[in-house]
Amino acid sequence: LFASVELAPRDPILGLNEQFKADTRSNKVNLGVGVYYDDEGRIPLLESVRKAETALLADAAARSYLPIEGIGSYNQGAQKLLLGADAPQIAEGRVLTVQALGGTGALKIGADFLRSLLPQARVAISNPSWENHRALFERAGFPVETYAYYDAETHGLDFEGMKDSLNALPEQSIVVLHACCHNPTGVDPTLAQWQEIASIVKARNLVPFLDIAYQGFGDGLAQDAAVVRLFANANISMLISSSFSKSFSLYGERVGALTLVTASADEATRVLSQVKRVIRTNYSNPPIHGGSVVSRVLNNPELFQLWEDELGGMRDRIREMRHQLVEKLRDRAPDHDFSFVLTQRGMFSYSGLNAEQVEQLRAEHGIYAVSSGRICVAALNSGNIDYVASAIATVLK
Ligand code: PLP
Ligand code: TYF
Repeated sequence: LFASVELAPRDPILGLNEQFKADTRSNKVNLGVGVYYDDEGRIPLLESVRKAETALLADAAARSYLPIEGIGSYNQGAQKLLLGADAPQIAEGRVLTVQALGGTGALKIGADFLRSLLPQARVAISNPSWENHRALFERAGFPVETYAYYDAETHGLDFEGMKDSLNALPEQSIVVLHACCHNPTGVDPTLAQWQEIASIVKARNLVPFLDIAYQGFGDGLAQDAAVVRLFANANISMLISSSFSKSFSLYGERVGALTLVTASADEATRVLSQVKRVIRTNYSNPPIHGGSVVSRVLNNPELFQLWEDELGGMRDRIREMRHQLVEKLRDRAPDHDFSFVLTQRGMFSYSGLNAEQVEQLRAEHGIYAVSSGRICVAALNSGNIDYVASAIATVLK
C-alpha cells in the first residue's frame, strides 16, 4: 500500500527546530522559529494565563462537546479585539467568529470555505510570505501566485510594485495580507498606504484575507488592528485569521479564530452555517482548554489589563533587542548599515544575510536562522546578543 510513498520535504522552519535540538553545542542560539523567548531564553508562561488556569481549575467542569463554532465568549472576545468593542459591524450582527486550531486552522477553514464559494479564484500572497501560506492554499485547491512586497535594496516596502500587482489581479482574486508585523520581513505598510490598498481592493473587487498572528507585537492591540478596522469601515467584506499563539504564549494550545465581516446579519447567518459545515467535516468541534483560558482573560477586566501589560513587556523587550543589535553591529561591522532593523516590526527581521552566510552562522557558530536571512529578534537576549552580533560580523567579512 505505502510502497510508492515518497518522502516529503521538511517544513523549512520547523525542520530547522529539529536540527537545532540535535545540536550539542552549549552556546547554540535558535533565531529560526518565530517564538517569543524571555530574557532568560525561556518561553514564558504569562501570569494572566496562570491566573486564568488556576481559576478554571477551581471550578472545574465536565467536558462535553463544544458547539461546532467553539466557545461563544471566546469568539466574541476575539472579534472585539480585532474590530474594537464598539464596532458598528458587530452591533449590526454582520460579524461572525469561529474558534479555530490556531491561526493555521483559521486559515484552513477560511480557505476551504472560499474554495467552495469561489472555485475559479486564485490566491495572491506577498513576496515573500510565511511559507505555509502557499502550501495551505494550494492544498485547499487554489493556484497561488505572489504580489510584489519586499524591496531588498531599501529593506522596506516595494509599495509601487505592490499596487501594480494588486491592480493586475482578476476580480475576486483572494489576497492574503499580513495585518501587522509581516512574517518574514518585519516590513508593514503605513496606515496611509493601507488606505490606498483598501481603495484598490474595493475598486478591483478583490477578496481580502487578513492574517494577524502578531497582534500586540507592533505598537499595541488596537494599533495593530488598524487595517482590519480600516477595511471594515470601508465596508469591505473580508476574512480574518487571528492567532493567540504568540500573544498569549500558548503555542501548543492551538488558540486562533476565523472572523468574517459580511454585508448584513442575514448574510452572516448563511455564511456561518457554511463555515460550520467546513468545521464539522474536518474535526467536528474545537478543544476546550486553551479557548477557556483565553476567554477568561479577554472577558475579565483585571486579567485583560494584566495580559495587555505582559504583552507590552514582550513588545518592549523585542524593541530593546532591535536597538542593541543595531548598536552592537555598528561597533563590530561598521561598514554595514543595519539601522533598518529598527524600522522593522514584530518578531522578525529580514537581516539581509544570504543563504551562505546563514549556513556559516549555523556551521561555525551554532546560530540558526532561516536561509532567507530571516532572524527572530524575539530569541535574542542579554546573554546571547553579544555572541550573535560578533558572529554576524564575522560572516559579513
Ligand atoms: N500566520 C502567520 C503570518 C504566522 O507567522 C503564523 C505563525 O505561526 C501563523 C499564521 C500561524 O499561527 P498558529 O501558530 O497560531 O497556527
Ligand atoms: O514563521 C514562524 O516561524 C512561525 C512558526 O509550519 C511556524 O510562524 C513556522 C512554520 C510552521 C508553523 C509555525
